[in-house]
Amino acid sequence: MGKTLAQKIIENHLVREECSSPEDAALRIDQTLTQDATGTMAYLALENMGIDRVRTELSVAYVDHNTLQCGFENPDDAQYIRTVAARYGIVYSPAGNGICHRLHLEHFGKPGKTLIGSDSHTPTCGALGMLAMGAGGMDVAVAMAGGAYHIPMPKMIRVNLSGRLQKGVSAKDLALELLRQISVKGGVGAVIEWAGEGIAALRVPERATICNMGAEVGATSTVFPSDEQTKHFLIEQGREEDYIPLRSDEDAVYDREILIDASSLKPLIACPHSPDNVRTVKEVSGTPVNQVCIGSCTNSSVRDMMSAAAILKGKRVAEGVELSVSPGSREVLEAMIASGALADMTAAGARILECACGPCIGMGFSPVSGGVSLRTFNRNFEGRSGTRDAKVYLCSPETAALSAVMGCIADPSELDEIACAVPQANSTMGNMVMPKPENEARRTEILRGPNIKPMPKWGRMEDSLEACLTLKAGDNITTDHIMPAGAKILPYRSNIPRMSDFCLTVCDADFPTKAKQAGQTVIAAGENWGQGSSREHAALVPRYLGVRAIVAKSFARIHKANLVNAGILPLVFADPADYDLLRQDDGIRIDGIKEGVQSGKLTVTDLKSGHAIETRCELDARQKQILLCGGLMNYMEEYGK
Ligand code: MIC
Ligand code: SF4
Repeated sequence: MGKTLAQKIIENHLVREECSSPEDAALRIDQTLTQDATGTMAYLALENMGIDRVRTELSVAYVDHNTLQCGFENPDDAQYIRTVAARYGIVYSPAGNGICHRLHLEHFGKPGKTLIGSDSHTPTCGALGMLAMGAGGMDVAVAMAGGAYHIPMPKMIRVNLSGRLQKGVSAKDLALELLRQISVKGGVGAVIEWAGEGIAALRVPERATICNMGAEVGATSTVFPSDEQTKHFLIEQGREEDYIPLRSDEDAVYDREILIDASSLKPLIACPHSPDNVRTVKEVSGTPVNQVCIGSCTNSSVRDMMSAAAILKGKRVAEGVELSVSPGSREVLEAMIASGALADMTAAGARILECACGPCIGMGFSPVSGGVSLRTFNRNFEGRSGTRDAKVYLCSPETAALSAVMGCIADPSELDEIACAVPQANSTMGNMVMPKPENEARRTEILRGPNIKPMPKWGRMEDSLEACLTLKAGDNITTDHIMPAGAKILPYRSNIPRMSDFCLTVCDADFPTKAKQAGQTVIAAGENWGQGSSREHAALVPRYLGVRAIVAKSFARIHKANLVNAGILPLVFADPADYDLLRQDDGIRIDGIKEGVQSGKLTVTDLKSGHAIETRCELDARQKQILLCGGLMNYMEEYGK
């Protein structure tokens, strides 16, 4: 039987002796990336692993999220990451170079390799035919130390693309069409491969937009074959030697096939507050907008900027609308300067922001109260923009630029041809700091400012626990709900105690106080608990507040792994209808945990109503051990791998 592209990469990287069952894929990881908001925790974990130098082919530490430097916290974190990188042989990319995923695509991604990153949009590099996956920071640390990365053996989904994109329709619309068809949980447990005659016309940056938003359907990864487009991109980047052709076999078998006809696709838009709340732009056109943002790791390539600039050229942003532009990397910014696109944008009234995540993660540029913000980004969760009652829409750079000029949501397919020439990118390395020789590296002093607090430690898992059901939450609760980000909170990513004041406050403003009073907490949740960001803080901080178990209808992949790594029981209702039996504030008891974790069956008793609820604890053998040790750090101390 033929193999899919992802299956080939998996097979080449399988560490067979570490796979605890045919469903557990233990993968050798060639490359890792971290960003600063999750990187500090990852490197604190790495420091505990007793290695001298990273054991990957390449590890890169990017600074792109926490770049505002409103106080000592951001620079402290960056300094810590820079010195840790120098000590362990990691490439360091300081603030200003750009967003990790764009930079990794431009400078380091290679067909056929495996990459994990402490950021959920790591699959962006799947555009180059590599298996790139988001992971928790501790799992990235394990990979840097030479350990395998474990994923449940993924299902294979094939998106068969036919036809050609029409005027005013772009890769973002393809990503949104997939979200429209399969929702924010449609890709959970799967690698999505884009194939069919329609992909030949998609250039690598367009493919990257699609792979990037594969995170929004919950997929483990998204991949494109490595073909002539890949070769072309790598030649442009001065990295032709990294090219190898790679594709699925003709007779490869998929678990599911999805058809998309590019020719009939119209511009799409995700309406508040979920990326899968997709409508055609036409359906909502005329809605007044207050703000438009172009950028983020989804849509900040030279192609995206040129296309937006072509629409803005010779026009003015409508009165009362603010427009921000954040190029994805220095290379993109330089191409914009050289081509005159930047001048077209500033003349139209755009505010040019740093090459960083910026408004995507609520780092400034929050919309006005109740405002409508159109963003070329990938997430529009409630409150993520920094303004609780803002209405954020996600769309293509073309829809965004035209809407900025019109002052209301406008359909770019109604424009005459968009005169957009994409200049050749010129592969600027920026200020990338390459690893030092081993002896020199060993002499590096790791600098820790007062913002760097040690990783909290907990004991082993007890055999029974009594707790309060402090929160009963609904479906699709994101890690942005669990551990919000934004300019006020993100600077404390290296400070778990300080972060705990904000934990789950989007769901219940009093959650931190209630959890502290309860001492031990269990949370009940609906489907897809923990979707979105990979931030392991969404597990570590609840653990710090005494959260010991989450009983949910289902979990998102990365977050579930993070819960295990933090020593929190991820339990799934055997019968989803039992969710209705659990009541907020009731006492909860779970007995026989050690035996239950091994057998995968645990009973959760509501002490007030007396209901005994059956749950499943679906973990591979290694995860069971991690959980019983009380988390990954304890497991590493005990087993050392
Ligand atoms: C995001 O887009 O939500 C982030 C911020 O990049 C996160 C990582 C983080 O929370 O630090 C992600 O996507 O994993
Ligand atoms: Fe940064 Fe936004 Fe991309 Fe996350 S989604 S890496 S915050 S640009």
